[in-house]
Parts: sequence; structure tokens; C-alpha cells
Amino acid sequence: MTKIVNSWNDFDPLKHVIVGRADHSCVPPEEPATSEKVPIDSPMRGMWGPRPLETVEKANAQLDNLARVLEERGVKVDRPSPLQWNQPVITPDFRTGSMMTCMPPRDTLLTIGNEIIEAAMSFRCRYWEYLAFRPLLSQYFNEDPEFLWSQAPRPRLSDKSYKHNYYDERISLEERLVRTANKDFVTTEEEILFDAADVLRLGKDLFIQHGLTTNRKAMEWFKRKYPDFRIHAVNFPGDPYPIHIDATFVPLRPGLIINNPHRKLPEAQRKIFEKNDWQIVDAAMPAHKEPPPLCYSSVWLSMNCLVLDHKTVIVEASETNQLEQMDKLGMNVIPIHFRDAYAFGGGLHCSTADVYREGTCLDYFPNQDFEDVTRV
Ligand code: ABU
Repeated sequence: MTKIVNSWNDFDPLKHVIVGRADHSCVPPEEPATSEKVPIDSPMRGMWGPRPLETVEKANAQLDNLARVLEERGVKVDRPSPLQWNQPVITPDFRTGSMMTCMPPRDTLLTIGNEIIEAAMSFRCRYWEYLAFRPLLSQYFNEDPEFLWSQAPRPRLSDKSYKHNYYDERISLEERLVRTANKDFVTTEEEILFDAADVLRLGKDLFIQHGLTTNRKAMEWFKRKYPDFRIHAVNFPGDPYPIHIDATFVPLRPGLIINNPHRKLPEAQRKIFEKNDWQIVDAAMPAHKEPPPLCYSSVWLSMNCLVLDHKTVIVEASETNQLEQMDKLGMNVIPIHFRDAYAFGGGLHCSTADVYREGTCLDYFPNQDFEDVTRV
């Protein structure tokens, strides 16, 4: 009997991982969940279709290199089977002109212990993305008798799932920040919606970012699905585009988290960490002023690192401030070049999904003796 799938957090020793691929990636057309993520003055505004081949090749070279570095350190690496993403998605509820990519598996696949859940994603262009991972999940299912293969309820993504004109172009950055601080996001509570990358796994506790890609109904779903876990809804008011927790609140080892200084966890939500002796430190400032061309993500991919064990972390090689901070925090740092892959869906954490980390489901927060404002 082979145990293939096991992972309870982002820092125990990594033994098996999926690394994404950029083949056939597209810039998707505007749709209710995404159009507003493209800044008004961005060259991506109104542009969609296959990404230029030379950028795909450069991204794939860096993804392949990541896979090689991991394999050299004894980590087994699997790769998805990209679809021809330049095809429309048509369902009874919507039509959109193309799909996107399978470069960031972290958004699609959520590993909790011996289970991998295919997420209920809110972007119409990502409706079929999980299919790229099906050959791998099928193989794990055949080989690991304990592997639980799950899919969250498939969202319909009809017009009812979005607030239309949520981002009126006349709304200033300050007004957007007020909205996100008030937890007013583009998705409605019509149905369960979440991206896997909004879920921070810390053993028995799941901290889930309420933002543009994950709603409260998803948190209620997690609560019912995992009655023995504690589900905490967190939000980060300084982020005008809160999508995914992994460039905002990143654990490095038990007891230590780096937090984006522009997106601080609110005081009331810190109690659980403080009462259990966790240290939250401000992440280093990004080394770059702008993301690379045609990139949806922010410069804060600087902190989107891949932790290999409690003492070792992979960080993007040009992120000199982050490299230095990791060193000061006592981590052994492996720098690798990865900026050519950013535009395809994120950084080193985004571009991977855990299959196996050593370790078990621990209770890192035994002291629950306070009013936990994040409990769902
Ligand atoms: N997928 C993580 C992106 C977060 C950010 O743009 O800051």
C-alpha cells in the first residue's frame, strides 16, 4: 500500500508536489469576476487571446528549472496535462471566449491531509482548469487507497454570482480600499465560491481569506465539511484586489508568519496568533516597483515563497530584500529565477500544489480562550 497524498500545512518537509505548466496559456477575455482586476491604464485592458509564444517558452523554462531544483533535493515532481486553453467555455449559464492556464495549481487544488479538493473557482475562464490535473489525481486514486478525491459543489457562475459594475472605473483607489475593508467584494453569496489559494492550512485550523475570489458561503461549506476543524474568516483591508492569501500572510514554520505590511491582519483577528505565541512579522519590501508585463499579480509575489521544510525556503532570485529577510529569520534560502513565470498566474507558491509533506494534523492553536472574531 502506498500513501501518496498527505499535507496539513505549508511548512512540513515537502516530498511530493505538482509544478504547473504554461503551455497554451491565454489572457482571458473580460468577465464579471476578472475585468476589474485589470488596472484601467494596463496594456492588458481589453486585450485577450493566446500569450506570445516566446513568453510561454521562457515561463516553461523557469517552471522546468523549479522542478529540477526540487527533484535534486529529493522532492518528487508531477506536472499537469495542459488543455488547449484557447477554446470558449459554454454552459447553460454563461459563455466566455477562452480559458486561461494551468500554471498555478495552487488556485485549483486544495490538499487537506489525505484529501485533494478541486476548488469552486469564481472565474468563468477557469471553469475547466481542474481537467489538467485529472490524470494525476486519477493516478493517485489508483495507487493510494486512502486518497480522498473531492470536488466542491460546482458553481454555476451565472450573472447572479457577481455584482455587476462592482468596479465602476470612476471609483478611486481610496474608495476601493474602503469597499474591501468593508468586505464588499465582486462575488455575491448566491453559491459557494472559493479559490484554493485563499485557504491557509495550519493543521486543525483553516484561515480562509474573504475576498474577491472566496465568499462566506464557501467558509460555511468548509465548516460543515470539516466539523473537527476550526474555520477562521480573515481579511486584509489594505488590499484593493484581495485575491489569494499567499502574497499576504505566509507561514514559514510553526510559530512564524510573514505578513504583507500593506495588508496587515486586523488587530482583532490577531488574537488567535498572539494567544498561541505565534510571531507575525512584516514581510520585506519587494525589490521591484512593478510586476512584469501582462501580469495580473502584484509586486508582492516577492513573498510568495515555497517552504521546503522548517529551515529551507525557495525565494525568487531577484527579490533581494526578501532573500535577506529570510536569512535573518533563520531560513536557509534557495534563490531561483522565476519572474518570467509570474504573468502566467503567480509566484513560487502559486505555481505548485502540495501532494505530500511529512507530518500529521497538529493543533497549533490550543489556546482558544478569547473571543475569536474570525470564527465562521
Ligand atoms: N496569487 C497571488 C496574487 C496576490 C497578489 O497579486 O498580490
